[in-house]
Amino acid sequence: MMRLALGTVVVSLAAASALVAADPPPGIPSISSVAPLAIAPGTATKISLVGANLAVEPQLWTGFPVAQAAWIKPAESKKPDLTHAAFTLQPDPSVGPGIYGLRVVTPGGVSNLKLIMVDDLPTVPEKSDNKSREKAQTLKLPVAIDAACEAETSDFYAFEVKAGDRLSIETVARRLGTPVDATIRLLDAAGRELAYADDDETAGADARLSHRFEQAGQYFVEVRDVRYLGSGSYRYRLRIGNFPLAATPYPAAVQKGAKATVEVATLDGGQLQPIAVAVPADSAERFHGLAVSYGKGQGSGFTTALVGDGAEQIETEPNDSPEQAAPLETAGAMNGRIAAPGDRDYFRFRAKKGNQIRFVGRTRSFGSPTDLYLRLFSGDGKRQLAEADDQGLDEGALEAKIDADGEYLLVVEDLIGRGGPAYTYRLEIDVDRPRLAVSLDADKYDVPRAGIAQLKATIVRGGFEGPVRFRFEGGPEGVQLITGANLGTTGSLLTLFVPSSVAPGTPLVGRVLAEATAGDVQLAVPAGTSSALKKSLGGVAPPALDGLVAVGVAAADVAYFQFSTKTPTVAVAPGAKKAEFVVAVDRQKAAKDAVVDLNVYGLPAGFKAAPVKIDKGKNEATLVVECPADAKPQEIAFVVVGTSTVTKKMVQGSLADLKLAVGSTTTTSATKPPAAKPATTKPAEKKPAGKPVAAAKQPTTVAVRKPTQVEP
Ligand SMILES: [Ca+2]
Ligand SMILES: [Ca+2]
Ligand SMILES: [Ca+2]
Ligand SMILES: [Ca+2]
Repeated sequence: MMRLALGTVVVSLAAASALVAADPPPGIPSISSVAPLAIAPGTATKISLVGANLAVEPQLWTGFPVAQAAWIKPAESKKPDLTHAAFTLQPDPSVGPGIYGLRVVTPGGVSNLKLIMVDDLPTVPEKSDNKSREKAQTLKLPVAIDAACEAETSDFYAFEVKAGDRLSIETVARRLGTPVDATIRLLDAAGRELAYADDDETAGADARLSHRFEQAGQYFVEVRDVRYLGSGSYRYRLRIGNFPLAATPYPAAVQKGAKATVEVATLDGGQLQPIAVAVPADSAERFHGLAVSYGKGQGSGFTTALVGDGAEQIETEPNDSPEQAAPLETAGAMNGRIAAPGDRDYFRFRAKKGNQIRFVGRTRSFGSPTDLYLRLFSGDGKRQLAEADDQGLDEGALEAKIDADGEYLLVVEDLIGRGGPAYTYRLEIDVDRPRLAVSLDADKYDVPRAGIAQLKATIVRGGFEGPVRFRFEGGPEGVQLITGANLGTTGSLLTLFVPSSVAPGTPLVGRVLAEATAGDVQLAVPAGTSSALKKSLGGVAPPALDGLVAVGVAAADVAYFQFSTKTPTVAVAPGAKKAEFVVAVDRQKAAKDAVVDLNVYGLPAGFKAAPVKIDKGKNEATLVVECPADAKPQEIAFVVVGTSTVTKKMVQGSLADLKLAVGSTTTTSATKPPAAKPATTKPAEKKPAGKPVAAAKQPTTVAVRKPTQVEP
């Protein structure tokens, strides 16, 4: 047995080494910068990316539909530059101004997320010597400048206005994930300061101001980082024009399948017509982008509304006292705003003894500055029963058990008494409904072909203790999400398996759905990724990107193991309930003492195969596949993935394209090397990228990667 297994390994190794010498598998791509920071709506723009492992047949994934997203292939040269890639990117005409996500997908995996703006203001590049008023860059308005802060200095821009002109001036930097904490000074021709802006209630560290000019003439804008920091990565977009400084929508949410009218609050005092919004009932949208302008050609402001499934109630003012409290339905959501400093919103509702009532607030996640302070009172307003402020990721949630039938009051206000048109909020209302909220540890995962990734899910449960099931929504057939080790009651370790039919370089973006049965209630919620996004994007998490999970399918992992089997087709004799097969491992030196866990993936429901270990000092293990008694004769493709921990990291390798032949007595010839078999079952590759990639052409074994042997 041992001799045969080793003999097989030698054959595979020789094949793999020959391919490795031809072309090493590409590494995981990453993006450090995107230039320019914005593209024009409906127009083809050249964008240049800098990073690592980019120029390997790259494709762009964008968070908006595109008319065109084509890689501009560099001229053939001796040494390909993997650190740069350029694309012609043209958004679909339906894509409005706003901030969107962008990733690069290659046969090496998927990159980190970067943000790009779609902007209807024309873009000009910054002139580099604009370091004083005398050398200010002259602008023709309206315009946006693609610029960067340099340390210890300011950038100056000059423009002319007519008497009575009104302008908005803003930086878009932190909102695009750059490190700039911008300040803006507006100066007259003599250098006197007319206006100053640093941070903003809804735009965070980005600076925004608006000004009406009484006198015609020349004026200046000075931009710098508030800490006087700067470098090539301190990029900002300066926008100047008569456009709305859009804050938040009101109501904050619209209901799917219903017509809604949304007002967008502005920070410049400008009044906008309410916008009619209709999100179709079958839409997968969870957020709806809104762009607003004061007139064609002046540029747009932009914000995002939430999309809800249930009824979206809207507060009725005045509701400032228990006597004025307006009725609230204890279902769906209530939308309100703290319209002025000190505004309090009283809501009256009926509840029954034993009801578990819950109000879950949303504010910051769609740009509202409100710091929700919620209190629950008895119906006469005399007895306070519960109170809640925000905690951690929570934006303000109040939960209480009702102790007697009757009327109750909910009071909503800002914790420190602030208020204004932008201070909107939304409260989800549930009665006796179990709560399930899930967040993931990352917004992207890389999986070797026919391999796995591990996802950590953090679970918040209320009112139930049963198991939570997970599935990946939006991926191709065969992608499986398997709930593994329970990390206590507050987390779960999930295994994402991507079958070998998904070719390396396939863009794969979807959502992780968490589902649970709590009594007679079925819960289903998409897992959030906002804290992972904040880590990756320097503190911002655009709401429309929350929950979108990218999976990179790579040609190969760094190979520590070479797996083989004598029986790539495992026969289950007619009427038999199980079949056995042996998997052998050849370990690389760095993993010579590794204990290898073998798991079977890809089997349909009803079939089972318990994980087995190949212990230290052993080179093979027997796997047993159990079949349901009523299984029809069929061929089922499956994969064995071997994982271990090497230098504290999970490493893996796989045996892809194995077959379970149910109702067959034909066993595969033991003399046939397994590497030869998959040539006939190789998946259709979307685009063979230049030279063949080792592991993609070698699906039964993981290519042994020896970078030192690679010749360019
Ligand atoms: Ca500059
Ligand atoms: Ca600032
Ligand atoms: Ca109010
Ligand atoms: Ca009020």
